[in-house]
Amino acid sequence: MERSVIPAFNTRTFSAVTLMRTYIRNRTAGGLYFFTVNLADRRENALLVDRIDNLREAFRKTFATHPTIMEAIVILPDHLHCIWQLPPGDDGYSTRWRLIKSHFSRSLDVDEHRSASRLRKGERGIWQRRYWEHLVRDDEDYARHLDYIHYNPVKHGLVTRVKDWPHSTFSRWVAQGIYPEDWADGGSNAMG
Ligand code: NI
Repeated sequence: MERSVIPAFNTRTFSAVTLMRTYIRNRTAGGLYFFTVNLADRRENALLVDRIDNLREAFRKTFATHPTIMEAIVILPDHLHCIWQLPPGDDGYSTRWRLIKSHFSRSLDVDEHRSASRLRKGERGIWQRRYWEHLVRDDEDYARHLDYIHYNPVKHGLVTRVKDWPHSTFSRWVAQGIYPEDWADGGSNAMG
């Protein structure tokens, strides 16, 4: 889990902050939150991408009853990072995560291919109970976390170019003109 270090991009690779200022101001009526949520077993576990349709359905079901704007998300094999915007006056993210985890876990219960180790542990063993949550403070904080999310597959060594990871909102933000398609290509040196 990468809870403390948000890498800073140099001016060559960083593009989002200036472009997004006006855009963000128009959209922050409710609270913006960044989350990191992990599977319990992170060794050679690719459950989240193997069962990404189950995960999408778990989000869909939850947000149908608990309105939430998914500003950005990246799904990695064994964890995910995302930014939500909640309706004004609504800070009920813990209920939402409980529902998402539960919907996902139960969708696997009826799956005949469930692994032996998960069978032993039962559904509650699938997710880490704790998760990291952070209230986004301002535009710059938002932009940093947005970059963190979209760069994450490169950071974890899953791909070498941000655009090559299919399980994130990067392409959506490219389509909106916030990132260039080749954003942060070759940026790993700058980030240490
Ligand atoms: Ni990560």
